[in-house]
Amino acid sequence: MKRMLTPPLLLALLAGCQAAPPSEAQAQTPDGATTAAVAETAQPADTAPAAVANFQGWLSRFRREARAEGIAEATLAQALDGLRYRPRVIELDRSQPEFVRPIWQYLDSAVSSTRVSNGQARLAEHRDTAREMERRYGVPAEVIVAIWGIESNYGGNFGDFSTLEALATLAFEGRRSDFARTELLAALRILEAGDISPERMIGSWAGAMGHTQFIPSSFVAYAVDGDGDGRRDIWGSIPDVMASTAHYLDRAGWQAGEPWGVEVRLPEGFDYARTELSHRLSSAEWAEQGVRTLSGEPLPEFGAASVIVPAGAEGPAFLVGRNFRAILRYNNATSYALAVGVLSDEIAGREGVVQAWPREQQPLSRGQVREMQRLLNERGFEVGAPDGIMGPNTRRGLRAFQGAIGVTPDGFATLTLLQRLRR
Ligand SMILES: [Ca+2]
Repeated sequence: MKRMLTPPLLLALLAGCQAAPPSEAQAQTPDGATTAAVAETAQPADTAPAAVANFQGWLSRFRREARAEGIAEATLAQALDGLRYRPRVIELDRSQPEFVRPIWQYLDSAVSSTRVSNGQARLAEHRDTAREMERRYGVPAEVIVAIWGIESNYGGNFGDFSTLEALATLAFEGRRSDFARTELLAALRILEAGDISPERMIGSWAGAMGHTQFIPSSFVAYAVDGDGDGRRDIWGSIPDVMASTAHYLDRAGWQAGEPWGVEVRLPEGFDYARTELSHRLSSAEWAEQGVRTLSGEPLPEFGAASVIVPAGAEGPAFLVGRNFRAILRYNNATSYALAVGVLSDEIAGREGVVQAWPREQQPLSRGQVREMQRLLNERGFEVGAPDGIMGPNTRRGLRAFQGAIGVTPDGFATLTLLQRLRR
């Protein structure tokens, strides 16, 4: 689900997230799997008459408000007449997974060999279009195709919920009703502009639409008519899909000619307190500190790059730059941005991740992360209010605890560390 570009300060705070994506990201379908798994059932069980009546009342009020905000009567009739409440949307919104997959499992599916070969086939099929968008926006064709692959499995599943019904349902009853109401209004403006018909405006239960999985406000801001037919069609036109993705990344700060990142080897005694996206140095400065490519070739030129170790000191390390941060604007999870980068490399015929992941490690559940946060606070390693999410503050506190017990302070939460804290 694409979000409006966020101010840099907020982004810096948000972007520190490692293997565990932020809660917003849970609603998304970065590997396309969830959307496929939740295809709507014909007749939801709990369509209680009272809820439906309340929904129709809400819809009438919303319609008046939308009219007051300048949406034409014809658009309102076309979009909202006969609109149904979808209990399934609420069910999905409330089912947050307790276990976050470890990043290596996420990458196994997001960058499977099938997805790589399908990406190469799609790129061959649409090469001229992809290269044209690369020329226009400076974003490599392989990166455009990789985002397409991860967002919707190359259009294979972008969800079959009516965006209008999904957003109206969330706005009526969901936990994020303000967000959904704003997006519903944006969806009406898209219809009013004539880009798409209400019947074809489909996507995920959370309001992410079409091949690019843009939410309506992102569509309004960043969708592009790539084939020049006067309409922005991210549901049916591959030139529009590719142009919109490339335009979004361009606006998010993509630097033409700079890689998203590179896998690196860190020197003995490396200070893991520096492995945060907020800690940025030039390639030359990282090289001075002993950071090397695996092949021994010089590091690529980065103006402002960060070292990340998404699975701690026992896992692979990467040097990532501005383009990695641009991908994070698409979906603010390190696992997502890494998947896009690695998939683009493999589609281009380059090597994937070389160093081994610590697959023997058991990931912590959200409840266990909360417990760890509580225990760290109790021991004076301040991490803020326990929220079950591994953010920069929690990693900082965990590193301090690791240092205190003589363990490499990499800020990577493991069951072993939780057990140490319990003692
Ligand atoms: Ca078009």
